[in-house]
Amino acid sequence: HDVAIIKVPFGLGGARGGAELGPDELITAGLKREIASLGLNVSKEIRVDCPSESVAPIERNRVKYLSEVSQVSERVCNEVSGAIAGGSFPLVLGGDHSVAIGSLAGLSAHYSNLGVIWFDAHADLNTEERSLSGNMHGMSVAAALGHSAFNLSHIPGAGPFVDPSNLVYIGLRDLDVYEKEQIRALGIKSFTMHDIDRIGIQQVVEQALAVVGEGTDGIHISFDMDCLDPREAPGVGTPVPGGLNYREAHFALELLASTNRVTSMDLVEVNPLFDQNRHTARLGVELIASMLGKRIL
Ligand code: DIR
Ligand code: MN
Ligand code: MN
Ligand code: MN
Repeated sequence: HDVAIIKVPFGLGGARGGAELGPDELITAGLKREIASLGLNVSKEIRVDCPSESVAPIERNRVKYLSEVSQVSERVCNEVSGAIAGGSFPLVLGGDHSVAIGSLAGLSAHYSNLGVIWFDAHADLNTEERSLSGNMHGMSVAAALGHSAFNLSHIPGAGPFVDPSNLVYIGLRDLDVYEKEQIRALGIKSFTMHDIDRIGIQQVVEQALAVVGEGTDGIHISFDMDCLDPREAPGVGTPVPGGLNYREAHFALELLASTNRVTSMDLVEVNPLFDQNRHTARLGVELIASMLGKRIL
């Protein structure tokens, strides 16, 4: 099928600047060439207009850049929704992980029971009340679950977009106390790095699919590059040691691609300011290719 590339050069939801440079970096690293070599067509390439530090009034609230995130979410929501309406696979390029709020909002207009696999070192489950950092990239899942006061209720059709029973985490290793409580309270299926060590990435993905594949009408992959070990992906805003290695990440996405059930993807948090020789962006391109069906043989 066709791929709609939705570039979201937004970094104000992150802990430090640079993620806004991610989409261009992924394009420069050869994303379109890679997609073409898979025999896929890029139906459209959209650049979402995003506020940047220099033009936005700086808010000194506990929650940083709420109105900017809200604006970007609404735009991403519309583009993702439009891509699906046009029959394309939405590929959202972040940007920090707050851009996923808009993706999930846009998807919710088309899927009544969306499955989500969240690859991340972090759970992104904080609310405005409970966040220790005030950074909205750490709140995207809470917003999608409807736990946050920031819930895009002004966007028609967008409410809580995801049911916690249709959500799975892979790669967790850095959680705030409140996030751990929430994962337990909501019963969110979580495959931490400990689980990957114990049962292997193949079992993890198969068990994850059993959760998000059952009774769902679409599967969204939200892929935070910091799920990878910083040795593989140094160019991220909040690196955490002990992450997925190169083949684990590829293999997970290859397995998911082989189900032909994945309907959309975000790839976020590529931060060129902390990268080395465009390594993380190139890896991001390769991982997208695996998700879109690239095979070794
Ligand atoms: C932390 C870090 N839990 C926060 N989250 C990050 O700021 O809420 N998410 N880095 O990607
Ligand atoms: Mn994240
Ligand atoms: Mn993360
Ligand atoms: Mn993040």
